Amino acid sequence: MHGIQRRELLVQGSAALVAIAALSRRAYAFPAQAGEEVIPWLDQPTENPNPEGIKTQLVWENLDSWITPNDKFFSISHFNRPTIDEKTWSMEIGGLVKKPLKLTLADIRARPRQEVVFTVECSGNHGFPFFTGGIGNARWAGTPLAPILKEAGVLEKGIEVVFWGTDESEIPIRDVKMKQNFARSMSLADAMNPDNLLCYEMNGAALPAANGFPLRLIAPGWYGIANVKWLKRIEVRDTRFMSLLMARDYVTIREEDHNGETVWAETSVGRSLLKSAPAKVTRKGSDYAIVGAAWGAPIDRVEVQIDQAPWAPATIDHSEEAEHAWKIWSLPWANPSPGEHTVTSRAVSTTGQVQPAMDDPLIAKKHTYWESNGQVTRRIKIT
Ligand SMILES: Nc1nc2c(c(=O)[nH]1)N[C@H]1C(S)=C(S)[C@@H](COP(=O)(O)O)O[C@H]1N2
Ligand SMILES: [Mo]
Repeated sequence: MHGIQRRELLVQGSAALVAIAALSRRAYAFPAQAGEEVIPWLDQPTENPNPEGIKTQLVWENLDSWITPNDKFFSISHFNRPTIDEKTWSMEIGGLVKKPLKLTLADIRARPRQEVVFTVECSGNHGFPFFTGGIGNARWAGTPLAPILKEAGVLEKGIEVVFWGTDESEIPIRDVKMKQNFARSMSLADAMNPDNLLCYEMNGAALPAANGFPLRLIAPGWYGIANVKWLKRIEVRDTRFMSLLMARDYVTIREEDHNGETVWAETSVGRSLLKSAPAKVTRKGSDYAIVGAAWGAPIDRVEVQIDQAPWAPATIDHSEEAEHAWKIWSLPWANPSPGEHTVTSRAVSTTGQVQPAMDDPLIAKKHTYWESNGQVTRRIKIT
Protein backbone atom coordinates (compact mmCIF):
# COMPACT_ATOMS: atom_id res chain seq x y z
CA MET A 1 0.00 0.00 0.00
CA HIS A 2 2.63 2.46 1.14
CA GLY A 3 4.79 1.79 -1.92
CA ILE A 4 1.90 2.09 -4.36
CA GLN A 5 0.83 5.40 -2.87
CA ARG A 6 4.36 6.72 -3.16
CA ARG A 7 4.54 5.74 -6.81
CA GLU A 8 1.18 7.37 -7.53
CA LEU A 9 2.36 10.52 -5.86
CA LEU A 10 5.30 10.79 -8.21
CA VAL A 11 2.95 10.43 -11.18
CA GLN A 12 0.32 12.84 -9.97
CA GLY A 13 2.62 15.63 -8.94
CA SER A 14 2.98 17.98 -6.07
CA ALA A 15 -0.63 19.13 -5.51
CA ALA A 16 -1.74 15.56 -4.94
CA LEU A 17 1.37 15.01 -2.84
CA VAL A 18 0.35 17.73 -0.41
CA ALA A 19 -3.26 16.47 -0.21
CA ILE A 20 -2.33 12.82 0.33
CA ALA A 21 0.42 13.70 2.75
CA ALA A 22 -2.15 15.55 4.89
CA LEU A 23 -4.59 12.62 4.71
CA SER A 24 -2.04 9.97 5.49
CA ARG A 25 -0.31 12.00 8.17
CA ARG A 26 -1.65 9.85 10.98
CA ALA A 27 -1.87 6.58 9.09
CA TYR A 28 1.94 6.50 9.14
CA ALA A 29 3.12 7.57 12.55
CA PHE A 30 6.84 7.63 11.69
CA PRO A 31 9.10 9.36 11.06
CA ALA A 32 8.37 12.68 12.73
CA GLN A 33 7.47 15.37 10.23
CA ALA A 34 9.09 18.74 9.81
CA GLY A 35 7.64 21.19 12.30
CA GLU A 36 6.26 18.41 14.50
CA GLU A 37 6.96 18.87 18.19
CA VAL A 38 6.68 16.30 20.99
CA ILE A 39 5.05 17.47 24.21
CA PRO A 40 6.80 15.72 27.12
CA TRP A 41 4.70 13.82 29.65
CA LEU A 42 4.36 15.41 33.07
CA ASP A 43 4.99 12.02 34.71
CA GLN A 44 8.57 10.93 34.12
CA PRO A 45 10.45 7.84 35.29
CA THR A 46 12.33 8.28 38.56
CA GLU A 47 16.12 7.91 38.80
CA ASN A 48 17.34 4.39 37.96
CA PRO A 49 18.84 2.95 41.18
CA ASN A 50 20.60 0.14 39.25
CA PRO A 51 22.36 1.68 36.24
CA GLU A 52 24.64 -1.39 35.78
CA GLY A 53 21.74 -3.84 35.70
CA ILE A 54 19.32 -1.75 33.62
CA LYS A 55 20.86 0.22 30.75
CA THR A 56 19.56 2.44 27.94
CA GLN A 57 15.83 2.41 28.61
CA LEU A 58 13.46 3.46 25.87
CA VAL A 59 12.47 7.11 26.21
CA TRP A 60 8.89 6.89 25.02
CA GLU A 61 8.73 10.48 23.76
CA ASN A 62 11.67 9.69 21.43
CA LEU A 63 9.96 6.70 19.77
CA ASP A 64 10.25 7.56 16.10
CA SER A 65 10.82 4.25 14.29
CA TRP A 66 9.35 0.78 14.25
CA ILE A 67 12.80 -0.75 14.73
CA THR A 68 14.76 0.33 17.80
CA PRO A 69 18.36 1.16 16.80
CA ASN A 70 21.00 -0.94 18.62
CA ASP A 71 22.51 2.05 20.42
CA LYS A 72 19.06 2.93 21.82
CA PHE A 73 18.11 -0.64 22.81
CA PHE A 74 17.69 -1.40 26.52
CA SER A 75 19.75 -4.12 28.16
CA ILE A 76 19.39 -6.07 31.37
CA SER A 77 22.02 -7.88 33.37
CA HIS A 78 21.20 -9.70 36.58
CA PHE A 79 24.75 -10.82 37.26
CA ASN A 80 27.88 -9.50 35.50
CA ARG A 81 28.18 -8.33 31.90
CA PRO A 82 30.70 -10.73 30.34
CA THR A 83 33.05 -9.71 27.53
CA ILE A 84 33.50 -12.75 25.32
CA ASP A 85 36.25 -13.38 22.77
CA GLU A 86 34.62 -15.12 19.81
CA LYS A 87 37.92 -16.84 18.92
CA THR A 88 37.94 -18.88 22.11
CA TRP A 89 34.16 -19.13 22.53
CA SER A 90 32.16 -22.25 21.72
CA MET A 91 28.85 -23.64 22.86
CA GLU A 92 27.98 -27.13 24.05
CA ILE A 93 24.77 -29.00 23.52
CA GLY A 94 24.70 -31.81 26.04
CA GLY A 95 22.80 -33.62 28.73
CA LEU A 96 20.29 -36.23 27.56
CA VAL A 97 21.33 -36.32 23.92
CA LYS A 98 22.76 -39.14 21.77
CA LYS A 99 25.51 -36.99 20.27
CA PRO A 100 26.75 -34.01 22.32
CA LEU A 101 27.79 -31.11 20.08
CA LYS A 102 30.32 -28.35 20.42
CA LEU A 103 29.72 -25.45 18.04
CA THR A 104 31.88 -22.44 17.25
CA LEU A 105 30.44 -19.17 16.02
CA ALA A 106 31.63 -20.07 12.50
CA ASP A 107 29.76 -23.41 12.75
CA ILE A 108 26.60 -21.59 13.74
CA ARG A 109 26.96 -18.89 11.09
CA ALA A 110 27.44 -21.60 8.44
CA ARG A 111 24.01 -23.05 9.22
CA PRO A 112 20.73 -21.85 7.59
CA ARG A 113 19.97 -18.23 8.41
CA GLN A 114 16.58 -17.12 9.72
CA GLU A 115 15.34 -13.67 10.75
CA VAL A 116 12.55 -12.46 12.98
CA VAL A 117 11.37 -9.01 13.98
CA PHE A 118 10.54 -9.39 17.64
CA THR A 119 9.71 -6.91 20.37
CA VAL A 120 11.52 -7.86 23.55
CA GLU A 121 9.99 -6.59 26.76
CA CYS A 122 11.34 -7.21 30.25
CA SER A 123 8.50 -8.63 32.34
CA GLY A 124 9.41 -6.10 35.03
CA ASN A 125 8.73 -3.19 32.66
CA HIS A 126 6.23 -0.74 34.23
CA GLY A 127 6.65 -2.63 37.51
CA PHE A 128 8.64 0.20 39.11
CA PRO A 129 8.52 4.00 38.76
CA PHE A 130 12.12 3.94 37.47
CA PHE A 131 11.56 1.14 34.97
CA THR A 132 9.18 2.03 32.14
CA GLY A 133 11.48 1.71 29.13
CA GLY A 134 12.47 -1.97 29.25
CA ILE A 135 11.29 -2.66 25.73
CA GLY A 136 12.63 -2.53 22.17
CA ASN A 137 11.96 -3.97 18.73
CA ALA A 138 14.74 -5.44 16.61
CA ARG A 139 15.35 -7.60 13.56
CA TRP A 140 17.20 -10.61 14.99
CA ALA A 141 19.09 -13.07 12.79
CA GLY A 142 20.54 -16.47 13.57
CA THR A 143 19.93 -20.13 12.95
CA PRO A 144 16.90 -22.11 14.14
CA LEU A 145 17.45 -24.04 17.38
CA ALA A 146 15.18 -27.03 16.62
CA PRO A 147 17.35 -28.67 13.90
CA ILE A 148 20.39 -28.47 16.20
CA LEU A 149 18.51 -30.25 18.99
CA LYS A 150 17.40 -32.83 16.42
CA GLU A 151 20.98 -33.33 15.27
CA ALA A 152 22.13 -33.85 18.85
CA GLY A 153 19.32 -36.41 19.19
CA VAL A 154 17.27 -35.77 22.33
CA LEU A 155 16.84 -39.02 24.27
CA GLU A 156 13.37 -40.40 24.99
CA LYS A 157 13.37 -39.25 28.64
CA GLY A 158 14.47 -35.66 27.85
CA ILE A 159 11.66 -33.21 28.68
CA GLU A 160 13.39 -29.95 29.56
CA VAL A 161 15.98 -27.77 27.80
CA VAL A 162 18.18 -25.51 29.95
CA PHE A 163 19.97 -22.49 28.47
CA TRP A 164 23.05 -21.38 30.38
CA GLY A 165 24.65 -17.96 30.10
CA THR A 166 28.33 -17.17 30.68
CA ASP A 167 27.46 -14.63 33.36
CA GLU A 168 27.52 -15.85 36.94
CA SER A 169 26.81 -14.88 40.51
CA GLU A 170 26.79 -16.20 44.06
CA ILE A 171 23.20 -17.18 44.77
CA PRO A 172 22.08 -17.51 48.38
CA ILE A 173 19.58 -20.15 49.45
CA ARG A 174 18.99 -20.20 53.20
CA ASP A 175 22.56 -20.26 54.57
CA VAL A 176 24.15 -21.77 51.45
CA LYS A 177 25.83 -19.60 48.82
CA MET A 178 26.45 -21.20 45.46
CA LYS A 179 28.18 -20.00 42.33
CA GLN A 180 25.74 -20.24 39.43
CA ASN A 181 25.54 -19.12 35.85
CA PHE A 182 22.43 -17.33 34.60
CA ALA A 183 20.02 -20.05 33.47
CA ARG A 184 16.50 -20.39 32.17
CA SER A 185 14.70 -23.41 30.77
CA MET A 186 11.81 -24.37 28.52
CA SER A 187 9.92 -27.59 28.00
CA LEU A 188 11.30 -29.59 25.08
CA ALA A 189 8.12 -28.85 23.12
CA ASP A 190 8.54 -25.09 23.65
CA ALA A 191 12.25 -25.23 22.83
CA MET A 192 11.47 -27.05 19.54
CA ASN A 193 9.29 -24.15 18.32
CA PRO A 194 10.58 -23.34 14.81
CA ASP A 195 10.61 -19.59 15.64
CA ASN A 196 13.36 -19.97 18.25
CA LEU A 197 16.75 -18.73 17.07
CA LEU A 198 20.32 -19.04 18.19
CA CYS A 199 20.90 -15.40 17.37
CA TYR A 200 24.18 -13.70 16.40
CA GLU A 201 22.90 -10.58 14.67
CA MET A 202 20.76 -7.61 15.71
CA ASN A 203 19.51 -5.12 13.13
CA GLY A 204 22.17 -6.22 10.63
CA ALA A 205 25.13 -5.87 13.00
CA ALA A 206 26.91 -8.43 15.18
CA LEU A 207 25.04 -8.85 18.45
CA PRO A 208 26.23 -6.02 20.74
CA ALA A 209 28.01 -7.10 23.95
CA ALA A 210 25.15 -5.73 26.06
CA ASN A 211 22.62 -7.84 24.16
CA GLY A 212 24.45 -11.15 24.39
CA PHE A 213 27.51 -11.29 22.09
CA PRO A 214 28.39 -13.68 20.57
CA LEU A 215 25.17 -15.73 20.80
CA ARG A 216 21.79 -15.53 22.52
CA LEU A 217 18.49 -17.31 22.42
CA ILE A 218 15.68 -15.39 20.75
CA ALA A 219 12.32 -16.86 21.73
CA PRO A 220 9.62 -14.86 19.95
CA GLY A 221 6.44 -14.55 22.04
CA TRP A 222 8.26 -14.83 25.36
CA TYR A 223 9.18 -12.18 27.91
CA GLY A 224 12.78 -10.92 27.86
CA ILE A 225 13.96 -13.24 30.65
CA ALA A 226 13.57 -16.33 28.40
CA ASN A 227 15.95 -14.85 25.80
CA VAL A 228 19.19 -16.02 27.41
CA LYS A 229 22.25 -13.95 26.42
CA TRP A 230 25.95 -14.86 26.30
CA LEU A 231 25.03 -18.55 25.76
CA LYS A 232 27.57 -21.16 26.76
CA ARG A 233 25.67 -24.44 27.15
CA ILE A 234 22.34 -25.97 26.22
CA GLU A 235 21.41 -28.99 28.27
CA VAL A 236 18.59 -31.51 28.01
CA ARG A 237 17.25 -32.90 31.29
CA ASP A 238 14.60 -35.34 32.47
CA THR A 239 13.14 -33.13 35.23
CA ARG A 240 11.73 -29.60 35.37
CA PHE A 241 14.45 -27.05 36.08
CA MET A 242 13.84 -24.96 39.24
CA SER A 243 16.64 -22.39 39.10
CA LEU A 244 16.60 -18.93 40.69
CA LEU A 245 15.15 -17.31 37.58
CA MET A 246 12.57 -20.05 36.91
CA ALA A 247 11.10 -20.86 40.29
CA ARG A 248 12.30 -18.47 42.97
CA ASP A 249 12.56 -15.10 41.22
CA TYR A 250 10.58 -14.04 38.13
CA VAL A 251 7.62 -15.63 39.86
CA THR A 252 4.29 -13.82 39.83
CA ILE A 253 2.39 -13.99 43.10
CA ARG A 254 -1.26 -13.11 42.96
CA GLU A 255 -4.31 -13.40 45.19
CA GLU A 256 -7.06 -15.15 43.28
CA ASP A 257 -10.69 -15.51 44.20
CA HIS A 258 -11.80 -19.13 43.97
CA ASN A 259 -15.54 -19.18 44.76
CA GLY A 260 -15.22 -16.59 47.50
CA GLU A 261 -12.04 -18.03 48.92
CA THR A 262 -8.69 -16.29 48.51
CA VAL A 263 -6.01 -18.52 47.02
CA TRP A 264 -2.41 -17.33 46.61
CA ALA A 265 -1.18 -18.38 43.18
CA GLU A 266 2.49 -18.54 42.14
CA THR A 267 3.40 -18.78 38.47
CA SER A 268 6.71 -18.63 36.63
CA VAL A 269 7.07 -15.75 34.14
CA GLY A 270 7.05 -17.11 30.60
CA ARG A 271 5.10 -16.02 27.55
CA SER A 272 4.46 -12.32 27.03
CA LEU A 273 1.11 -10.73 27.85
CA LEU A 274 -1.15 -8.34 25.94
CA LYS A 275 -0.06 -4.75 26.50
CA SER A 276 0.04 -1.25 25.04
CA ALA A 277 1.29 2.17 26.07
CA PRO A 278 0.95 5.74 24.83
CA ALA A 279 4.36 6.82 23.52
CA LYS A 280 4.00 10.51 22.81
CA VAL A 281 1.71 13.42 22.04
CA THR A 282 2.78 15.41 19.02
CA ARG A 283 1.77 18.87 17.91
CA LYS A 284 2.12 20.33 14.43
CA GLY A 285 0.56 23.78 14.27
CA SER A 286 -2.83 23.24 15.86
CA ASP A 287 -2.94 19.49 15.05
CA TYR A 288 -2.39 17.22 18.03
CA ALA A 289 -1.99 13.46 17.85
CA ILE A 290 -1.33 10.60 20.24
CA VAL A 291 1.08 7.87 19.10
CA GLY A 292 1.73 4.60 20.89
CA ALA A 293 2.60 0.92 20.64
CA ALA A 294 0.83 -2.40 21.35
CA TRP A 295 2.43 -5.83 21.70
CA GLY A 296 2.55 -9.10 23.66
CA ALA A 297 -0.32 -10.91 21.89
CA PRO A 298 -1.91 -10.76 18.42
CA ILE A 299 -3.45 -7.27 18.38
CA ASP A 300 -6.94 -6.68 17.01
CA ARG A 301 -7.27 -3.02 18.00
CA VAL A 302 -6.16 -0.32 20.40
CA GLU A 303 -8.39 2.17 22.16
CA VAL A 304 -7.46 5.42 23.85
CA GLN A 305 -9.13 7.27 26.68
CA ILE A 306 -8.50 10.95 27.29
CA ASP A 307 -9.50 12.01 30.81
CA GLN A 308 -12.90 10.36 31.44
CA ALA A 309 -14.08 10.53 27.82
CA PRO A 310 -15.37 7.38 26.07
CA TRP A 311 -12.69 5.07 24.63
CA ALA A 312 -11.79 6.04 21.07
CA PRO A 313 -10.36 3.62 18.48
CA ALA A 314 -6.77 4.34 17.40
CA THR A 315 -5.53 3.67 13.86
CA ILE A 316 -2.96 0.92 13.55
CA ASP A 317 -0.04 1.69 11.26
CA HIS A 318 0.14 -1.26 8.86
CA SER A 319 3.14 0.07 6.91
CA GLU A 320 5.57 -2.03 8.98
CA GLU A 321 4.30 -5.13 10.73
CA ALA A 322 5.43 -8.57 11.85
CA GLU A 323 3.82 -11.32 13.90
CA HIS A 324 6.02 -10.87 16.95
CA ALA A 325 6.61 -7.12 16.69
CA TRP A 326 4.82 -4.23 18.34
CA LYS A 327 2.19 -2.42 16.36
CA ILE A 328 2.37 1.34 16.19
CA TRP A 329 -0.92 3.19 16.53
CA SER A 330 -2.03 6.79 16.46
CA LEU A 331 -5.06 8.95 17.02
CA PRO A 332 -5.68 12.61 16.24
CA TRP A 333 -6.55 14.66 19.31
CA ALA A 334 -8.93 17.38 18.19
CA ASN A 335 -8.73 20.71 20.01
CA PRO A 336 -7.39 19.62 23.38
CA SER A 337 -8.33 22.16 26.03
CA PRO A 338 -5.48 23.95 27.80
CA GLY A 339 -4.58 22.36 31.12
CA GLU A 340 -3.72 18.91 32.43
CA HIS A 341 -5.05 15.72 30.89
CA THR A 342 -4.59 11.98 31.25
CA VAL A 343 -4.03 9.64 28.29
CA THR A 344 -4.63 5.90 28.73
CA SER A 345 -4.45 3.14 26.11
CA ARG A 346 -5.76 -0.40 26.08
CA ALA A 347 -5.05 -3.16 23.58
CA VAL A 348 -7.63 -5.76 22.54
CA SER A 349 -6.33 -9.08 21.22
CA THR A 350 -7.66 -11.02 18.23
CA THR A 351 -9.23 -13.45 20.73
CA GLY A 352 -11.14 -10.59 22.41
CA GLN A 353 -8.92 -10.26 25.49
CA VAL A 354 -8.71 -6.70 26.83
CA GLN A 355 -5.56 -5.32 28.44
CA PRO A 356 -6.50 -5.14 32.14
CA ALA A 357 -7.16 -1.84 33.93
CA MET A 358 -4.94 -1.07 36.91
CA ASP A 359 -7.85 -1.83 39.28
CA ASP A 360 -8.59 -5.20 37.63
CA PRO A 361 -7.90 -7.92 40.26
CA LEU A 362 -5.37 -9.44 37.81
CA ILE A 363 -3.22 -6.34 38.42
CA ALA A 364 -4.51 -4.95 41.73
CA LYS A 365 -4.17 -8.33 43.50
CA LYS A 366 -0.73 -9.04 42.03
CA HIS A 367 1.94 -8.70 44.72
CA THR A 368 5.06 -8.92 42.56
CA TYR A 369 6.13 -6.47 39.87
CA TRP A 370 6.60 -8.99 37.04
CA GLU A 371 4.04 -9.14 34.21
CA SER A 372 2.88 -5.56 34.79
CA ASN A 373 0.67 -5.42 31.73
CA GLY A 374 -1.99 -3.14 33.22
CA GLN A 375 -3.19 -0.13 31.23
CA VAL A 376 -0.64 2.68 31.18
CA THR A 377 -1.87 6.21 31.97
CA ARG A 378 0.31 9.22 31.18
CA ARG A 379 -0.26 12.83 32.23
CA ILE A 380 0.24 15.83 30.01
CA LYS A 381 -0.22 19.57 30.12
CA ILE A 382 -1.54 21.38 27.07
CA THR A 383 -0.74 25.08 27.00
N1 LIG B 1 22.66 -14.42 30.31
C1 LIG B 1 21.68 -13.55 30.56
N2 LIG B 1 20.63 -13.47 29.72
C2 LIG B 1 19.63 -12.59 29.97
C3 LIG B 1 19.65 -11.75 31.10
C4 LIG B 1 20.78 -11.84 31.97
O1 LIG B 1 20.89 -11.14 32.99
N3 LIG B 1 21.77 -12.74 31.66
N4 LIG B 1 18.60 -10.89 31.33
C5 LIG B 1 17.33 -11.29 30.74
C6 LIG B 1 16.28 -10.29 30.86
S1 LIG B 1 15.58 -10.13 32.39
C7 LIG B 1 15.82 -9.58 29.79
S2 LIG B 1 14.53 -8.53 29.97
C8 LIG B 1 16.44 -9.71 28.47
C9 LIG B 1 16.76 -8.36 27.93
O2 LIG B 1 17.41 -8.45 26.70
P1 LIG B 1 18.38 -7.28 26.26
O3 LIG B 1 19.33 -7.05 27.40
O4 LIG B 1 19.02 -7.67 25.00
O5 LIG B 1 17.49 -6.06 26.07
O6 LIG B 1 17.61 -10.50 28.52
C10 LIG B 1 17.47 -11.67 29.28
N5 LIG B 1 18.61 -12.53 29.08
MO1 LIG C 1 13.75 -8.89 32.27
